[in-house]
Amino acid sequence: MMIYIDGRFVPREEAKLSVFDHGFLYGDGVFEGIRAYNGRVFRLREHLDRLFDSARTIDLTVPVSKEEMEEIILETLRKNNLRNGYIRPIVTRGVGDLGLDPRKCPKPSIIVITVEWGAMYGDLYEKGLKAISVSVRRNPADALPPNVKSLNYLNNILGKIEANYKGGDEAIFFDTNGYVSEGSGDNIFVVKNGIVYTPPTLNNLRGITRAVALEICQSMGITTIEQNLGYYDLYSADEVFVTGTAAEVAPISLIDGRAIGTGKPGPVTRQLMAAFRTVTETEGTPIYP
Ligand code: PXG
Repeated sequence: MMIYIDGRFVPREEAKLSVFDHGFLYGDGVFEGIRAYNGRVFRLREHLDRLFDSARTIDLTVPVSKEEMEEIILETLRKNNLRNGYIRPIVTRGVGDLGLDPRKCPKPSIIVITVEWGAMYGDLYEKGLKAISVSVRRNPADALPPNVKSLNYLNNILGKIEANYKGGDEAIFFDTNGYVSEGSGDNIFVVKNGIVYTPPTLNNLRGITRAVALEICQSMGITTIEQNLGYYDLYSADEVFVTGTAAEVAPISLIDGRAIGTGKPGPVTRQLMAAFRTVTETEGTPIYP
């Protein structure tokens, strides 16, 4: 396995950063999670736009252009002979001193890791996931905006830990106002009377799979509504599903031990899962032109 670090491709064992990198010391940096299917990188432009917007928001200058970053990602996939896999570009603040002031970090680092990776949840796509609505609140937008895909994922991890202890496959976060936010690494959708609802993106990550799911719904003639949701909407839903690059489209069958709808993946979720499969298999930036 070859990993890209600051202009070089190195074997996994040699892929190391300084302990003075503020990405390590403070979670000061940004990242993306991208997938390649069938020799094509899915929605690469959208992921690069989000990476650069995350960086911009934390006043981090990515030391290469978007075009160069695209080429680095494609080249890393080629070096590893991958046609299907998961791609993790990371931009850290770089090496500084033990103070948190980013002005002490003159040079951000770029890392790209690519791995072979199939379905995240295995047989749960058939059965549905057990979700737990966790007591940990999602970071408010006026503190650390959930739109920034930062290296500081402790908020998400704390919710995941709670869900793990409570026997769940995934956490569902609420925000500090009591609105449904998202999962630990995915966006959330509710289906009620044939209409698909999802929260607006102030309190969650503007997921690229979320956007794809909304596009697919529209192309299939399913009405979509972006509106704030509460726990009433979850417990009384006909279907609930989550979307993410890692999770793809995954049905939720149980929340806090309660069955959602019939307690089995519903028809709208199933339709979306199938359509998502088709889109990912046929669209994207070719790795080997
Ligand atoms: N919300 C959050 C908080 C995320 O981290 C998504 C939604 C989905 O966004 P996309 O653009 O991928 O549709 C993410 C992305 C994991 C893991 O292990 C998941 C992400 C990132 C890192 C790890 O599940 N998800």
